[in-house]
This record gives sequence, C-alpha cells and structure tokens, in this order.
Amino acid sequence: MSPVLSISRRLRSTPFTRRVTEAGVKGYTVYNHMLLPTMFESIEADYHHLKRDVQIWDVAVQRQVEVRGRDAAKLIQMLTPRSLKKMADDQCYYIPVVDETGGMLNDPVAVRHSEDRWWISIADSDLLYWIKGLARGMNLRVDVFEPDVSPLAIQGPKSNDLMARLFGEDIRDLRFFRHRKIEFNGRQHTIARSGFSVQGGFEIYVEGTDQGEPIWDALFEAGQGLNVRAGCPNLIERIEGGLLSYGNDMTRDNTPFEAGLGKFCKGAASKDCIGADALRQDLEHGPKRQVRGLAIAGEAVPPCQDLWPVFVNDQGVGHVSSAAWSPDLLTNVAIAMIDRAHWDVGTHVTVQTPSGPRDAEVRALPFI
Ligand code: THG
Repeated sequence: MSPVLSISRRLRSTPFTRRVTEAGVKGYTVYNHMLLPTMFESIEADYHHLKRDVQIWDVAVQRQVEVRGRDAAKLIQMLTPRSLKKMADDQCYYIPVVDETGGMLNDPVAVRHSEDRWWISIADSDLLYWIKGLARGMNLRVDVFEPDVSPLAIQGPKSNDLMARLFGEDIRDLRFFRHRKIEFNGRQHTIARSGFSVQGGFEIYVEGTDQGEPIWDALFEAGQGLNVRAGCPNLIERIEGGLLSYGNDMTRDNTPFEAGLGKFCKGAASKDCIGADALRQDLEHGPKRQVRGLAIAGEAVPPCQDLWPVFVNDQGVGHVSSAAWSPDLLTNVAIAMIDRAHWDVGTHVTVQTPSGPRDAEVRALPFI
C-alpha cells in the first residue's frame, strides 16, 4: 500500500474538499498547511482538458492576509519592490515580497479594495507572521488577519461562457487582473480575471465557508454542456506557461531579479521597500543567475522532487526545479536557475536526472 496523508485540523480541509473528493481527486499536495489537489484523471488528461474546455479549481490554499487600517497602503508598499502608487481600487498586482536581504519571502497577488483595505493572496509560506511582525514592530495602525475567504478558480477557454451563464454577460468585460463584486445567494463575493494558468479565467474569492458548496454546485449546474470538470493547477501547463512555484522554482535564497520578476521591481530603488538596499546590486548590474526554460531531450522524465544539477563541460552551472513531459511540444519542459555565463537561449547543457544524464537546451520562458 502506498503511504497516505493523515488529515487533521492542522492539515486543513477547504470549503470545497467534500466536492473535490466526490469529483474523484487522485492526488494532493500540502500548501499553506492546507490540501491542494494536484491530479484528477491524470496530469496529462487534466492538461488536455484544461486547454480545451473549462475547469473548476479548489485553490482555497491561496489564503488571504487581510490588512485593514490607516497605514495599510504604507505597510504593503514596505513588502514589495513593485510600486503600488498607481494601483486602483479594482486592481490586482502580482508582487514579489522580499526581506531585508532581498530574498523572496513569497510571490502573492495583492488585491486592493481601497486605500485602507487590502488582501494579500499568498503563495506557500507563512507571510501572515512577517506582516503581523512588521505591523507590531513599527507601531502601524492596521489589523492583520486571515479572513474566511477561499478562492475558487474557473480556468480554460470556455471560462467566459460558463461565468456569463451564471453571473450575466457583463462579466465578459472584466479586464485582466481587475476585480469587482458579484452577488450570489444574497451574499457578495469578489471576482477577478486571474488564475494560475495561461488559459485565461477567473477567480471567485468565496466569502464564508458555508458558501463553498453552493457556489461549486451552481458552477457545475451552469456548466452543463460545456464539459466542465473539477481540476487543479496543472504541472505541465504551468511550466509551459512559465508560471513559477514559490518553494520550488524560487525560495528565500533568490532575489526577484533571479526569479525573472525584474519587471515587477521598478520601485526597487525606493526607500519604501524593506529590501531596497539589498536589491540595488541586482537592479544596477543584473542578477548572477536567472530562471530559464530548459527543453530536456529523451523520453518523459520522472517528477522533479529534488534539484537536478545542470552542467556544461562537467562544471555546475545551475539546477532544474520543475520538469514534465509536454504532450503538445513533444519534449520535456523544465524550469531551471542558470548562471549568467550559460543562460543565453540556445545554450546546450547536460541535466543530471534520476534516470541519468540528458542533453538539454536553454529556452525562453514562457515556452508557449
Ligand atoms: N491567484 C491568486 N493568488 C495566488 C496565485 C494565483 N497566490 C499564490 C500564487 N498564485 C502566486 N503566484 C502567481 C504567479 C503568477 C501570476 C499570479 C500568481 C500571474 N502573473 C501574470 C504575469 O506574470 O504575467 C500577471 C502579473 C500582473 O500583471 O500583475 O498571473 O494564481 N489569487
């Protein structure tokens, strides 16, 4: 028998877990101390379906850190080298969050409701404590807490049709990384055009655990004839799309410039951001290494559970952190951190995989 995950109060279920189980989930990972589905039919079958139809994803693990109060905007600008000055009350921004060494603590989506009310929709690290610590240590006039909000993503090319059926035609006009309120069951929820795939779609920030199953059921009801299925962030699709996974593809050892997030660090020179001084070197001279795509030759590689060393002429030049066979590109696709001297697109390298050394070629991200 293969090992099982023992689920308890610490390993939190979500408002959608019962429905996810009923839908036949086959694999889970743990993210923010909570269950995140990784597979339904198979990673390849889920991938083809996501690219053709529409899926409903339990991404409640994208927990919200709510920051409320007169110093909210000031505190959030301290977290990130991305300038938030022009951000409107209906916008979401992808923001690298760095510590005083310039190391990445998280790569959340910031959701601005108003000057004094924000959500930070976090990746897998305990950012709540960093933000609470800053608020307390600096005597800021804010409350910082995790609200009862659970994102549900609707992803895939038919996501517009599905959402229009349930929430009306106007929803088609919602722009990328903008949000608005919708009403369901007499309750208000925030809905954004966003999500962890490059197929397009929406995220509903479901307010209230008790609303999870009613919204899930309504989406499946509305999706009849659209081949709607339960799904989850897909390993192959996210590598092809160049979407990075915090804790896998970048960690506290990396600056956002190394993670390829330099375009979100234009405010890195500003004193408002805690990591500004530490980031100056990378801002002025560029990073010493950076995230790249790799096309790895040969048959399908096994899952990447540890870093795979990358070599050029027996010299270590980086490592692979995520890899999968791409059925559409007919090659293995991977995300790697590669030293500057070898990161040019087209460079030939060798990857030490668990199934032996493989030839590989540096590619730009995204692959597609
Ligand atoms: N949605 C929400 N919260 C999240 C994620 C999400 N929290 C954790 C994790 N995913 C954070 N990671 C990402 C990575 C990339 C994007 C979103 C979240 C993304 N980026 C676009 C890009 O890079 O082109 C848009 C960036 C922008 O314009 O600001 O979509 O998926 N709620």
